[in-house]
Formats: sequence, structure tokens, C-alpha cells
Amino acid sequence: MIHVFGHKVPDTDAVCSAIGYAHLLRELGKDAKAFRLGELNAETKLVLERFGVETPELLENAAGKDVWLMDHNEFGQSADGIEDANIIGVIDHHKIKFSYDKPITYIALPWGSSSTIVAKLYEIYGVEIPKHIAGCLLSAILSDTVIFKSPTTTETDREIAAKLAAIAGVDDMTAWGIEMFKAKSKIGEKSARDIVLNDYKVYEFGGRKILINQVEVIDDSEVLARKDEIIAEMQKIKEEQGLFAVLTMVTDIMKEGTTLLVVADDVAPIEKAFGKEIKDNAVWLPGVMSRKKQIVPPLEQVMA
Ligand SMILES: [Mn+2]
Repeated sequence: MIHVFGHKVPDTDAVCSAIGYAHLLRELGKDAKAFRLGELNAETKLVLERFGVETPELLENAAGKDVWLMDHNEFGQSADGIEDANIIGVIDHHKIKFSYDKPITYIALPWGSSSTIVAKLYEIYGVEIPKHIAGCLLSAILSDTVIFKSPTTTETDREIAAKLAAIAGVDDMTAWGIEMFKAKSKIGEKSARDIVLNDYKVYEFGGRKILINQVEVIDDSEVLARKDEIIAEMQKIKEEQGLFAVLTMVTDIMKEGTTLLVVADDVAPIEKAFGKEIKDNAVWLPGVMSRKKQIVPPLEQVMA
């Protein structure tokens, strides 16, 4: 059986692109099943509930299995045992940090979500997208593109989302997107640690490791009111994991900008990357919505 899964610390795109692509593979006569590599976030749970989709099973280890990697290509973000898996293919929209010792199918497009690519593949193969899958894929596009506000959004994302919305019976994409983000930004009950490890990736720039987390909210005041507690937790995680820096992007999707919270051995490279002074462990970055397009590249340029 083919195991199809997105990255660890799964988000809606990682989960829904896997669900959508596993279904397409089955329609094409393959024995395929979607998996997840961790707990689902509140947004993804809401999406699966609304469209009546079962939660994928947890995959503990990929060793010895035939796999498709969705929405990631770095082994560090992939399943345990990935080094000993048989990778059949990759579908992704991130920077390519992948090499393999045999030819595989590798589909990479600089679109707003991996789910956009999956929807396009249905079109290419001439397979009809069922309503529940269309709802999942649409939600993943809305999530990854921050309701089309992120600079990662392309015309293709808008076109495909409109088609999916028609199939899924979503009349108002913006209203549904805001409902999803509200579910995700409910941080009231979350501990500071859960906030800091909400949606994170660890990068290495010139031998220095930086954990970059993102919290997307409708109104940033609730998170920022807990800033001291969050900074203290970031400091703790930085020490525990021997990191150069821990960053938390508090992205306000209404204000269309990010408050970047920073703890670092040295803030100078981070200030240089964004051309702004960090005061009291924070800096406001207007227009910044995307980690991979607006946070990672300037840091990499300064630090690599
Ligand atoms: Mn994605």
C-alpha cells in the first residue's frame, strides 16, 4: 500500500493535500491511503468535520513503506524512518532541498498551496473531484494563502479555489476562511508552550539553528497581551534545543502584518535581515504574512 502524508506538525494543507492525493491515486487504480504525522490543529479538525472527512491515521514510522511526500521535501520535516522508505514521489510548493538516489516523480510548483497542485492533477487526469475532497482542498488553499492575502497567492490559486468552492457548496470563501482562522487563533486555553510550538519549523543558516513559529490570528491583542510569558517560554525552548534563535510570528490577518517576537544569542543579523530595530524582543513587520517567502529568505541571505 502507498502511504501519502504531509509534514510533521501538520497544518491543513499537509493533511488535505494528502487526503486529496490519496483519493486521486485510488481513482487511478492504486492502493493508497492518507496518513498524518502528528496531532491535527483546531483549524484542520474544523475543516474535516465540516466536510465529513475522516481523520487520517497516525503514521509512526515510514521505514520500508512506499510513500508520497506531500507539502514538504526535507527529511527533517518528514516521517521517522524516512531514510529507509521507498519514496515514489513528492508534491510540494516549498524550496527544494531534496536529493534521492533513484529517479522519482517530483512535482513542484510555486503556487499558494500543495492542495492547489493536487486539484490541478485531478484536472490533468480527468478525474472528478468529489464534494468532500473539494471542500478539503479549498480549505487548505484558504489556509495557506491566508484567504488570498499572502504574497504566495497566485492567479491559479484563485481560479482553482473558485472551482472547488462551487463543487463544495461554499458560497462565501472569505466567511469560511475567517471561520477557519478563528478556530486556529483560539489561543485562550493554550499554554505559552503550545503557542510557541504552534506551527514551527527549524532552519539551519550557516550552522546556526533557528526555530520559526507562526501564529495566525484575527486579532493579535490576545496573544500580545501574553507576550512576557511567551518570550520566557521561547527562551526556555532556545536553551533546551541549543538554538541560535527562536522566532514567533504573530500574524494578524486583518491588519495584514506580523509582530515578530525574538529571542536570540545575537539580534544583529535579525535586525539586519528586516532592516528594523528589535525593541523589547519584538518588531512589527507590516505586510509580512508568509514565513517561507518573507521571513526565511532575508534571514538566509544575512546568515548563510
Ligand atoms: Mn503548504
